[in-house]
Amino acid sequence: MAAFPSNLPVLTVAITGAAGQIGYSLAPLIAQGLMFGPHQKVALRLLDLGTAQDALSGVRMELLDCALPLLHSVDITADPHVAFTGADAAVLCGAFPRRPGMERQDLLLTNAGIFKQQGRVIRDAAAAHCRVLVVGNPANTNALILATSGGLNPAHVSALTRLDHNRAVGLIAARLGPTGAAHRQAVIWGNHSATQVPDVESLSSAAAPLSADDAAYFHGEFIPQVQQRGAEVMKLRGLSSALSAAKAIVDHMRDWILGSEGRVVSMAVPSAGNPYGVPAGLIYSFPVTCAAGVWHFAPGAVLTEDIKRRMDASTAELVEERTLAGL
Ligand code: NAX
Repeated sequence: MAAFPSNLPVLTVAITGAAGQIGYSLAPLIAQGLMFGPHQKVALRLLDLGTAQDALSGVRMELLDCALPLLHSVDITADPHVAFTGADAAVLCGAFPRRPGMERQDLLLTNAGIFKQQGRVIRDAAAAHCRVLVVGNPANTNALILATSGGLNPAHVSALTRLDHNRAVGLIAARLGPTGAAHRQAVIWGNHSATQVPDVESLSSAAAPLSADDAAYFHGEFIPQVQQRGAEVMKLRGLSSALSAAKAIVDHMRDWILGSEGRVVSMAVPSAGNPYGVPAGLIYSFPVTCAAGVWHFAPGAVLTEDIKRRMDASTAELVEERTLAGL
């Protein structure tokens, strides 16, 4: 896999669903240099539906009003060709939301249509090195459809589980404090859904053993706490996570492209060649390390029977989603 170029005078980033709440939180973070570094100029291409163009114009105005020195330009459009032509990176937040009474298969098929089309446009129009992050749900399966129907380099397509990872890191620190959390590696395995597997033990051999109380917490309550964190935020805020999602997207892309500096992070990536027995042909969240736009599976996780059983359930869900989406 080729490294991501390090000498782009201006790096073009396409954001889809950019008039939505994540887009509104994300665009300024990118334009401040938090995703690609404090010296990299960025051109933003903001894509949303035709009905959202007024809102996008407002977002563009606000971005310009921030007077950010790294912001080269902001283009808004409803045309994926305009958004993706020459893009070096793409963050795909635009997806069809689940409406009350909508069947899961209808949701998967509607989104399959969106991501099939965008995959083909990215293949035809984006830079060959374009790194793509799918955020819009169902993120793992949307990413699989995008990569497959676009015939994209699978190693250039990923889906977001970094928010789940960051939630796990926050809860570990809250429970164990800084000393107890040292050397304790958070991992998210599987699908970005309620079957995801938050895990604090498989890659934590250098950490001090957990007390009986802490072990009971991490094997019990902690797992649904991470799995249901998004639903909890939604209940309290009346809106889904946007601030923390934007921060997680920045973390994901920055670590992928600039490098994770030896740190292990969670990314949903193609499962082919993984050392953990997950079947090929899925986009599945794994522990990885990254450098210059290239990720590698982090080896050495020792999986308990409980983690394996949970990972299998997430695999089964992804296989079902793939079938329902018509792949
Ligand atoms: P919003 O509903 O605020 O925004 C979505 C935007 O996408 C809207 O402006 C809509 O017009 C646009 N859109 C819909 N179809 C489009 C298309 N075909 N082309 C371009 N734009 C299109 O949602 P927001 O809170 O911003 O969340 C965006 C997506 O991220 C949702 O699918 C959400 O479920 C998903 N999430 C995924 C997370 C993850 O960890 N993978 C976490 C956060 C978030 O919940």
